[in-house]
Amino acid sequence: MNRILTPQQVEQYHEEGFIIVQDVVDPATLLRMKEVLAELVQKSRQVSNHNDVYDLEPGHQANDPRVRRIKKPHVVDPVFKDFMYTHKFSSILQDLLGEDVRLHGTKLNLKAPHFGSPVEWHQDWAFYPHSNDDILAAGVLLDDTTEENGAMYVIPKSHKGPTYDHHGPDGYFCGAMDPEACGVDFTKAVACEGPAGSASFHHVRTIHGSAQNISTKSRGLLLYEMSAADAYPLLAVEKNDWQEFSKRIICGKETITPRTVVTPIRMPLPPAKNQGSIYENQTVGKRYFGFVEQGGKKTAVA
Ligand SMILES: O=C(O)CCC(=O)C(=O)O
Repeated sequence: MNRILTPQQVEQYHEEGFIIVQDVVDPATLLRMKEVLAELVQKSRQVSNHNDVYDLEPGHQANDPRVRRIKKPHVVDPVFKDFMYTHKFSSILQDLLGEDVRLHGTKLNLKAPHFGSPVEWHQDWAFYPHSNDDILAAGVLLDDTTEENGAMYVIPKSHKGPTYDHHGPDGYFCGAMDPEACGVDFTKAVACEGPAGSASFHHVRTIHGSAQNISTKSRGLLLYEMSAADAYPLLAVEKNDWQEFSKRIICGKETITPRTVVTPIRMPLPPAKNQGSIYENQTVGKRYFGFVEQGGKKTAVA
């Protein structure tokens, strides 16, 4: 039963591997999210290294704070947690994933004016394979977003294709595809643009990435990774993790009967050498979105 999306939107998601929906966040919540984010960026002045909350841009300094990611925003402030349970958002998740939905993870990627880092082409499926692929990432646009300020790009229909190699030349998982070896036609990329408060929903196997923000406008993208409750992670749920896993049901009910569907799977193993930051892991391979100068340091950014 569709609650919010039209049958055409649901079909587009399944056919193309993504949709963009406007007015997913109400104006008061959007305002509060932006206030909290601004406070978090201010507080980052006290931090000089990546930690459990912040992933920092290379040029970050107390007098010039540069944050590229807030890790797990739903545990950092209730505004990001409460939003997951709002009627409109959770109903869209049910339209796309079915009645029973579990949170996989959240992150808030910031692209500040002029230096916001690119993210290299990848498929989320390469990071977290499950017993079935009814999994998506919802990207809430905190700012009006266009190609100019670093909109995320998706490759339509790529969720129906292979799972690409996301390992670096050293054989370790690096979280990025080799843009030359993979043979994907990146000219087919579509930008997930929209006014603030919109959200994109992309399938876990859809290839996506984004360029540096070269504009004067910031770009905040609040990502919620959600799965059907019967999709079980192949990087196992340990017995001790059960309570936490079980608490992540957003709507519907828990199940201990995984649904298995044959899909192309590659394990993200051996694990990335630097667990702290996808941005640093992605630097080991060939780049599509390129290099920038940050804080006097030439850094391959992702
Ligand atoms: O921030 C972006 O533009 C892309 C985000 C993304 O794909 C990721 O963090 O996995």
